[in-house]
Amino acid sequence: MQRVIQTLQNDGAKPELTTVIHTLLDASKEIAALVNHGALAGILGSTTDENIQGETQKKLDVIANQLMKDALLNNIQVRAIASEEEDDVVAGNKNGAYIVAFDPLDGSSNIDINGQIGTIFTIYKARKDVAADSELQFRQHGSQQVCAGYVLYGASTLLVITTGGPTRCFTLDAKSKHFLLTTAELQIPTDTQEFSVNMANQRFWSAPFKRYIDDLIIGEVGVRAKRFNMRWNAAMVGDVHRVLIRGGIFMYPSDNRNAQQPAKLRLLYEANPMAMLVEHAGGKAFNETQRILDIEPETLHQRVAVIMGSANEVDTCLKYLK
Ligand code: FDP
Repeated sequence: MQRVIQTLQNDGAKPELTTVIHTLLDASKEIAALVNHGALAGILGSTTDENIQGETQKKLDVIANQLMKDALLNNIQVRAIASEEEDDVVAGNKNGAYIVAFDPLDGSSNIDINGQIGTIFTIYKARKDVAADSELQFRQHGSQQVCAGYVLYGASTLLVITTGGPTRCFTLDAKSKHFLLTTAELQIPTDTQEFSVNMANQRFWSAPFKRYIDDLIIGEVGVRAKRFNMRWNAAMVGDVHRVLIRGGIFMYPSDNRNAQQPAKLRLLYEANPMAMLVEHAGGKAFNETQRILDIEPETLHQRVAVIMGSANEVDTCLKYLK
């Protein structure tokens, strides 16, 4: 069975890029081992700290961040890193060719319940015209990503990745400790009858978005004339994985809970990498007005609305929002 680096090099990825991917995967295998050991590894529960987003950090958030950070900063091809758990950009090797951003542990609320969690990552070419630790390094459009992926720590540990070719899925072989190619090209069905959204937020949504969801729920007796089912894992990595495997629409729309923070998911290390994976699997990824990969980044931890998945369903949703 084919291994990751060999497959990505066949896709045209340069050796300097694949060394960075190799480093990311080594760190993710260490995280996977800790996740497998759970309480026995002493990794469950919270710390007393908060991250830059004001969220309580789980022990595993901190451990996963440190593992990723240490590994990447040791790779001479890495000029800078950014993480959900780091306030600012962290400089790496001044001659490194790439910058890496990551959410070390997505779906933190699932850690203690043995639910799906994952590591999301994105790689860009480093800018030579700005300092390694400048935020400007990461102010690049999602369409400039040279690699996007996630490792899902679920019943199996999976890697879903693209370097500009197809979105591919690898499974971690527990014996050899290698990720082996298990789906060469993920393809999201164009139509779907499954949606994913946190329904508890509906009273905070805009009227058009609420109308769209109401029409899904009414099902076969409403304008959509078909029944829809709902799934919500509370971990973007798990919800988007389902969409990549069998289609669906994943949404975290803007809402009016907090005027300072109308959206929840982060552009750099959540929305952009997932958007690239979805597009390379034939799906669509938008905020409420434009393609996610075209959004002009303004700040490192910027948040955006997310609507992604089966192409026709994303189009239908966007029609309600016009
Ligand atoms: P989490 O904060 O638990 O890490 O990253 C944000 C995120 O998870 C997504 O993975 C997930 O889709 C969403 O938040 C869950 O939001 P709700 O708390 O609204 O369910």
